[in-house]
Amino acid sequence: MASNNVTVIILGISIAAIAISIALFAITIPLLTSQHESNQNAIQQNSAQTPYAGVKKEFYMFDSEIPIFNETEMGMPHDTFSMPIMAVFKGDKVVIHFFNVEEQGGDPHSFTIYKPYNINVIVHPHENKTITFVANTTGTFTYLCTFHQPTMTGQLIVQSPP
Ligand SMILES: [Cu+2]
Repeated sequence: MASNNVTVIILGISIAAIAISIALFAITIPLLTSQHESNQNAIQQNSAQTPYAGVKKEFYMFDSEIPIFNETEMGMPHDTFSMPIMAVFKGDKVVIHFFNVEEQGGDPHSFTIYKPYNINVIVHPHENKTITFVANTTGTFTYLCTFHQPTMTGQLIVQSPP
């Protein structure tokens, strides 16, 4: 009789343990599932992000010169752009305020980019002009002054948006 009682007790404990295990499992499954679903939602939201709309990027550009520079001796002009690099993202609206700060009677300067932007704007001493375009092609593009080569150049860098 005594051993039967022990068997019943052990059996009871085992059944209780199994029941508790099932209960815990049943509670855990929905938690795991909802975690998985919220991860899925986050991934879907990321991939549904709106594309980069572009912003206005404004630059102030001046003609400049290399100090203490003998043009005859060096065989090239002393003229440069005040900004040798302009970096923007594809889709940005680029606005360049280009100033010729030469004295009266000084040289003209141009802001020129060949393909694909096809820009050629000339400013005379004491003049300024505003150049506006959308940076719709990625890459590195040389801008130059057609009057002062090879020194008066720069690089427009158009990168893919982050
Ligand atoms: Cu120039």
